[in-house]
Amino acid sequence: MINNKVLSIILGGGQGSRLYPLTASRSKPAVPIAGKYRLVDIPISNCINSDIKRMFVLTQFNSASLNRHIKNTYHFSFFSSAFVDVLAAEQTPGNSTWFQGTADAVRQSMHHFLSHDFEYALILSGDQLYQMDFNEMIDAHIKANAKISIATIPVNAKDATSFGILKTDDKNVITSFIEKPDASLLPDWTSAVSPEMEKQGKNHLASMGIYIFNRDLLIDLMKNPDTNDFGKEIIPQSIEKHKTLSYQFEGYWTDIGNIDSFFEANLGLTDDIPKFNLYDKTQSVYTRARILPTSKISGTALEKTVIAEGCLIHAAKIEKSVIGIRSRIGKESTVINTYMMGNDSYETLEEIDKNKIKILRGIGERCFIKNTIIDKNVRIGDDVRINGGNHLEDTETDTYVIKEGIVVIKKDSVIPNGFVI
Ligand code: ADQ
Ligand code: ADP
Repeated sequence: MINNKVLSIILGGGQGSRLYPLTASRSKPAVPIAGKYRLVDIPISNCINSDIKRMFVLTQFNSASLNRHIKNTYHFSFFSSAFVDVLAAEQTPGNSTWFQGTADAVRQSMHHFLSHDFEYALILSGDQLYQMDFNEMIDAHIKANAKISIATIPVNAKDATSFGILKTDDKNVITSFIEKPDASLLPDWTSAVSPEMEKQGKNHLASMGIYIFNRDLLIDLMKNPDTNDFGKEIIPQSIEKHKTLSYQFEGYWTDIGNIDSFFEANLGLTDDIPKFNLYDKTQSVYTRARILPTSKISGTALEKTVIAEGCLIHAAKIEKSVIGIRSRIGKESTVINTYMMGNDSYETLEEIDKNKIKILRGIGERCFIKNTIIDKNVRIGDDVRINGGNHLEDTETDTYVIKEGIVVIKKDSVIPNGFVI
């Protein structure tokens, strides 16, 4: 089986500053998405669904929640060679620095990979939402006798400046590549795309940051200590020397590397027909089985809302929102356009009865919450009004950050009764 020849390397994130404050106390792969998953579950699930079961997750710092999540989620049979290992940037006698970029992260971890038998390294980004069968890409790579393959997707001119853009010959071999081109260069960087993509104005071919490298070539390329990044250095320098195939994908794919795109991707799950399909049993997304009770909802008008397990909800109205595990929302509250991540545990009845806790975890009574991301274990009191939107300026306080109109309440924060944002 070909997948036995593939080793998957998931790039779990640099400093994660674009997702701050969600990455303030956890590494990027551990950021909770869609009410019950973590970012890293997406590439891992794509690998498992493609029968690729040897995975390394490279991360800049080792967070307890990432290790716990991986350890508690991905159990493979004792007799299987499958594993998911987290490799954090480590100081060794020969190297005292953190990963300097994506290629440097791979370079510094090469000794871990090389102790495994593999012919193809599949390098994946850790902050993208998509469902893809990697086998088709690997087959295309082998058939074309390529040394490198890059998954590519048509994008419009507005998005093209944030990606690696490329051109191919008629056999899909990449002939030129430019990382994040200036808008003025784009007219020279169009490609022939399908009529459907043409209609949507997506006539630039972008790298999805998903690569296959033949083992020997990767070893060679990693010997050059001056190249720290795949998009900026390795790929542009390789295409003329090594046959590099473009594997074109036209399904749903989105980069969720910043607060705005992260928010949109989560709320997108509330669409009538979400572009990212969590209900497709052939492309399941795996996560930790927590054995939580069902959610209990009382007196709430629900509109386009996704609710995870174990919630206790008395709100008046919830609209276009994703409500995460163990969330609690009090009476007469309204929640609109909001991603609430949920709680790590419940407060005991004894704690609540004895009034030891002044403000419970979750949202209190008579609150109005809109355009907000609420990180885990937040305590929002009664009569709180958080009205996110473009009228708000970017700012940061002890308990929240506002980025592009989206209010992000920091993990474990307490928002007092009557507070207004
Ligand atoms: P970017 O996404 O801008 O472009 P980058 O920020 O390097 O590239 O991130 C790629 C992936 O690697 C992300 O998942 C990121 O979290 C992770 N990563 C970054 N630095 C890392 C580090 N030091 N250690 C571990 N992981 C790290 C890239 C390509 C473009 C392509 C887009 C598609 O360079 O050509 O178009 O991806 O999203
Ligand atoms: P979830 O995936 O449900 O969000 P986490 O892995 O973040 O859960 O754990 C939830 C909480 O439970 C953590 O914040 C931590 O306090 C506690 N916890 C879970 N597992 C352990 C463990 N093995 N050791 C210590 N605390 C743990």
